[in-house]
Amino acid sequence: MDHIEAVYNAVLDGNRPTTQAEVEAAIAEGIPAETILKNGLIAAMAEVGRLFEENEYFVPEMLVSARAMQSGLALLKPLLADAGAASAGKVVVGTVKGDLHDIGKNLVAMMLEGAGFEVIDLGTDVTPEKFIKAMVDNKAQVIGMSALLTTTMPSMGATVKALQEAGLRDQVKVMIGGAPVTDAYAKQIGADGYSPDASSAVRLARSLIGA
Ligand code: B1M
Repeated sequence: MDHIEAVYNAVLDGNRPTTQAEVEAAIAEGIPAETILKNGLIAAMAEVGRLFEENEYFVPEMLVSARAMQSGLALLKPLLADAGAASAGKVVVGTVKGDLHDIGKNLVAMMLEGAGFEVIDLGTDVTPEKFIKAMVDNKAQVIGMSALLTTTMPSMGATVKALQEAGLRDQVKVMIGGAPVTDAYAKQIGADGYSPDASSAVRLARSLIGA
């Protein structure tokens, strides 16, 4: 078994020490951080989702797998930083109201920071009001919202609407993402952009503020 496969299996088993040991071993072997992330950590979480759909995994199993994934992610964080990038702007990020999924949002925040953005991370379960207050307080150019549940996606539209009602819509760009989110949905709610993954989120943020 190679280290990527071992990372994949350890996340699937929710085994945090083995996930960390295997991520470290993969790094030491010279495997690129993005490969470890994509083929090990992210692939395992996709399988966790499938097993949950098949009623083979339940919430506790999802949770321990998520924790194992986060522990591996922390080790990759310094390696994913795009050292060459200049300071690019301020982005407020968060997972929307009612939604506690934060792995994808953390990954996006991490990649943005690595690309030179100043990131104000509001965490999970973020209301439209909180997004707007943080944007105003920090003079952020971008609000980035993540949602993993179809039931929480409407909160993205509610935030765009609240920005309009507050007369602030033209002062900030809004980008959205998360597994159930699409480009069509972004257009439908009046967001400025959608990105399917963390690296394209960096490109999108740069293009939105003309960096
Ligand atoms: Co939940 N969960 N979960 N869960 N969970 C999903 C999302 C689900 C699809 C599983 C399934 O049924 N197959 C399903 C949603 C169904 C739906 O809405 N259609 C689901 C459900 C139902 C639930 C609960 C309701 C279960 C229950 O209690 N009965 C519950 C809800 C809790 C709540 O939020 N209120 C729940 C709970 C949980 C845990 C707490 C156990 C745990 C989360 C732990 C945590 O995040 N700290 C969890 C997990 C781990 C998952 C799955 C298995 C994995 C999600 C993940 O981390 N993926 C997920 C199944 C799946 O997605 N296949 C599932 C890895 C991550 C790197 O990918 O988040 O997609 P992702 O992020 C990507 C892109 O989407 C993008 O970039 C990231 C990196 O490439 N991206 C952005 C994300 N945000 C972005 C923002 C951007 C740009 C790009 O700009 C700002």
